[in-house]
Amino acid sequence: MIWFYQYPNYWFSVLASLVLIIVGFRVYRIRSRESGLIGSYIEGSSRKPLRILLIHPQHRIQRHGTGVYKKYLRYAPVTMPTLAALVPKDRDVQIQVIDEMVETIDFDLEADILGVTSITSTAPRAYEIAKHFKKKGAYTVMGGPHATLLTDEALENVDTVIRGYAETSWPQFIRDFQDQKQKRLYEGNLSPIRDVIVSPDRRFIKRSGYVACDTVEMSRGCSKRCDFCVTHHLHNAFVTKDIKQVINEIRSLPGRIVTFLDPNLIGNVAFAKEFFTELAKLNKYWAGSVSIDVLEHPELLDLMVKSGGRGFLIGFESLDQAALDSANKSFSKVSRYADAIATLHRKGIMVQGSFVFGFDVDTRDTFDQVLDFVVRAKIDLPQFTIYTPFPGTAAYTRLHKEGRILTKDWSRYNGHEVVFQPKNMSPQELFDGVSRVWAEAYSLPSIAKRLTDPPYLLKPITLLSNLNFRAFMRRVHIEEAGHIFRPEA
Ligand code: B12
Ligand code: SF4
Repeated sequence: MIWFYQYPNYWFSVLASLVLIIVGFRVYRIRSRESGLIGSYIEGSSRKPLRILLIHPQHRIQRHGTGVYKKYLRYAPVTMPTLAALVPKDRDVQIQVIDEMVETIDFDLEADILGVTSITSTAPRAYEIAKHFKKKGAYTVMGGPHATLLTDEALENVDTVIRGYAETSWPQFIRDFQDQKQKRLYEGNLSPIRDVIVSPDRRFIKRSGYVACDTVEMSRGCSKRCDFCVTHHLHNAFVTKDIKQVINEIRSLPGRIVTFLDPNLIGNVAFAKEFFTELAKLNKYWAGSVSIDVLEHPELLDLMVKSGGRGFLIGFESLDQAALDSANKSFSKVSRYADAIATLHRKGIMVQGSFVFGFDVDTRDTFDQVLDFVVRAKIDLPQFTIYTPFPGTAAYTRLHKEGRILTKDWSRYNGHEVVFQPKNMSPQELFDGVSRVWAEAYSLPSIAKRLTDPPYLLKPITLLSNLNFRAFMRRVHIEEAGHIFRPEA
């Protein structure tokens, strides 16, 4: 081997290769910039690649530039980066991803296929975007929660709908499209698909736009069946991903703080134990959603803390057990809430607790009861939403039958507006009550009282998050108040 290193041509070839790599890289960068394909990539060598434009539309209040959401409330979505990763690798394609939460849509873009995702509140915006690009000649495809729940409506607005998980149907659609035999509807997968779940293509996440850039999912769906929730209507099974795949994905993330997007990290306790044991080896910190029954699994809870768990988002929803029972959420025991919060605090976990107002048992007194509880129990980051019967859920069917649905303007189904007739108060009283709870829970004296429990090391972050939520609350309930839906009833 030694003779090879002494050979003068060896050093020449090393130098030449280095120069070639540097020049090649620079040309690639310049070409990408000139063609406006920032955050995009070209595969294959065909002269006319298939142009796929993937847009994540946002509701007015979340929209870049005009909305009231600021950077600190932005989590990087993985939906479009996942679809980008699923595009068949043997095709010549050019992909561009736009998340309207962090960038303005360039309506002059040209595309062969436009893909839009949508939840209920963004459906009107998704249709508007699809209409525009269809006029310009794009073939329009829609997927995600709204198209899965209200497929017929979506089909009236786009060329093709892909229901449920798109891991197999989206690549199939692209192949069919290129063979000009695409269908109007692809059923997708509503049940387990563990083996085909890919990691999102993170080149499409514009990191500078988000406060939480390193977003990951270790499972899909939820094992519970709360009646107001959409998750189990979308996907009828709880699916865990391959542990090795997720751990490798997390290991490759540049940041030390990971945000899990899973609806419930403890849907499968045995799997969760195995997963967090592996995660503990990576030296990361993380936050994610967990159902309150995590307290019934002390061994798992300790593993979660050991693996870097520092923030739990918990849906407490109500302080009335009857409300929880009626919503099929009896696993949530109101009598244990205060103890649960104190235990989590002692273990070094910050609690973001979410409450919903507008259950049939709620009265005008409910607002003060919840307010008093969140301050007394010292919930680090309380969050309040208005009961929203999303179309496609049992809650919507019931309220519709009772003639209590006040509007079908889906943009109002955003958790901040009243879209149904509450039982024991007027829509306006419900809205005003929730506004007052936000204002009082985030008054400076309330913040001070809530932040006197451990974990003390996390207090600077908790304080900053509180000030951010305070600003958010003021913007939604004051600046946005003029846009709020006011039914006649
Ligand atoms: C993580 C999450 C969040 C995060 C991050 C959101 C974000 N910007 O990505 C946070 C906490 C910020 C959030 C906020 C909100 N969320 Co959210 N969220 C979720 C959650 C738990 C997971 C979503 C996810 O990323 N999944 C992983 C990706 C890969 O899956 P996916 O998006 O479903 O995509 C797959 C398929 O659906 C399909 N697909 C999706 N789109 C498309 C498009 C095309 C063209 C194709 C072919 C396929 C396709 O392909 C993908 C691969 O299989 C879901 C619950 C759920 N089970 O989906 C709720 C959920 C989507 N959220 C919901 C709600 C209500 C909200 C809020 C309005 C809450 C509030 N009141 O503020 C806000 C709105 C935010 C906004 N407009 O962006 C509801 C939506 C209900 C509805 N019908 O509208 C859900 C379903 C939860 C629930 N309550 O049931 N959310
Ligand atoms: S536990 Fe949470 S995600 Fe699961 S069904 Fe209930 S509300 Fe939905």
